Amino acid sequence: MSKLQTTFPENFLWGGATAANQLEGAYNEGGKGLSIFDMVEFVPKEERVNGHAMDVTSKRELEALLARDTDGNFPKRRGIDFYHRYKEDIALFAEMGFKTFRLSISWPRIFPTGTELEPNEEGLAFYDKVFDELLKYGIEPLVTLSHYEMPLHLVQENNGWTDRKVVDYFVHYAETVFKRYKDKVKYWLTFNEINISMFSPYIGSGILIDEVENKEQAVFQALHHQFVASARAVKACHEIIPDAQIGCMLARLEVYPETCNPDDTIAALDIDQMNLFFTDVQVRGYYPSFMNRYFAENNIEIEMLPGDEEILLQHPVDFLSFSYYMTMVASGDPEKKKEKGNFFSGIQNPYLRASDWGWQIDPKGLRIALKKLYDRYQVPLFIVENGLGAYDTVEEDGSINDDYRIDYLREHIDQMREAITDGVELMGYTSWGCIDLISAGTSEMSKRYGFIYVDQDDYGNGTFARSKKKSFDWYKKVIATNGKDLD
Ligand code: BGP
Repeated sequence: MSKLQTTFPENFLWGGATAANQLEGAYNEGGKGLSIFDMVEFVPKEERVNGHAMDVTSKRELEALLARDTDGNFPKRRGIDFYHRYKEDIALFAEMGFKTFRLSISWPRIFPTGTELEPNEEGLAFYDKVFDELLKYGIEPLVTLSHYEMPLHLVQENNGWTDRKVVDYFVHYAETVFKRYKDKVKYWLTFNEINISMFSPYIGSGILIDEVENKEQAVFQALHHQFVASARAVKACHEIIPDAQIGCMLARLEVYPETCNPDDTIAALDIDQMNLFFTDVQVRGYYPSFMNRYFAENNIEIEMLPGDEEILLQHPVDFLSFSYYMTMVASGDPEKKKEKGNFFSGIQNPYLRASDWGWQIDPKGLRIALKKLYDRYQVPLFIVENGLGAYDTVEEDGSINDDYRIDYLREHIDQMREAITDGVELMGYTSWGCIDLISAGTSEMSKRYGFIYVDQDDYGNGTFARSKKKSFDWYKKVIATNGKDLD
């Protein structure tokens, strides 16, 4: 029997997380092709649907956006200019003592349309420089292959992942980057928040949803293709980089029944099972039987090719990573009022406070998530996103006193320690948006998560200069003491 572990393990991977589309900018430099998020415009708060603005739903809408081109405000095209400032940013991460830095490779930087046979050397060279800079400071890159950055061409030509051909394009991309970076990158993730297509088919799977007849059929077929692509990427990763570890990534939705009425429990369980469907396939290697009923009742028939089930079963992931921001409440009564989050709605929980964006803050929910996921799968877990999106104020002397962020992180990290004491195997923690970046859900710059402030507003005005917030030194101390000193 292994010993009781009451502190963070020795080799715990502390760090921060980002994604190319929210960070890099330089959307048309270095031979990069357009990606899906390059086409998402900033929409002011009052005009947003369901609290977010990220879907493009039809060919017509996409063509209108392409015609507008440089006219509009497309914040993800400019990011925070990491493309040109990565050295300065990585030096700041090193100063905080990061052990790891999560970033994604922009697929269209390597294959501009997604269909080329030969990669774009300039794109590959850019990530070489970034990885070298990280390794110079002893920071392990943790790389997501696909974080909402599908080449736009594959949306136009294939309606995204609905087309089986995209599996081969993706595997070719994955193999290319595994071969190129095999000596530099030992931690990989396949698809960011693989379950997001349920809420945003365009961002998750590159689907223009108005172009298909049976929407759910299209989404689940696309997801099947992504599962197969992910398993083939796991296989390739193990063959090309035998000492690497590769994980899946889930937006974990922890959900409570509103009361002890069994109807509420069934409602919560249904949401929970749907959330865990994704990791069941990627960790256990097969479709769970509870999905049969859902597929039958919603006229969904997954088309599988011979060999698909084998590849899923034979190549599960090495670890399970997830994002965690909030929890939800479920009721058996469909009329109950819904609270708005990014993609998810739910009933207000009277025991919790919420962020300025209505996300219900729940540190203990993180411990619950860790315990449940570990109980179910018994594989190492990795929290690769967590944090507080908030408005920050720059004082006259330039200081930024983000005590609210420190409180949020402290409480969550404390619950991680509790979960470790409960026996959970946790590999690491990368706080989301360690440097302020463009919001995924709203394309705002003013929704900030970082320890490092970036001088830019929602319209791209500002010097892009970086400065340290109060949380910078706090996180530095957390890492230096391996999570012992959270004060
Ligand atoms: C997750 C995404 C991230 C990130 C985060 C915060 O869903 O994986 O890319 O942005 O949410 O969301 P937002 O930026 O909308 O606040």
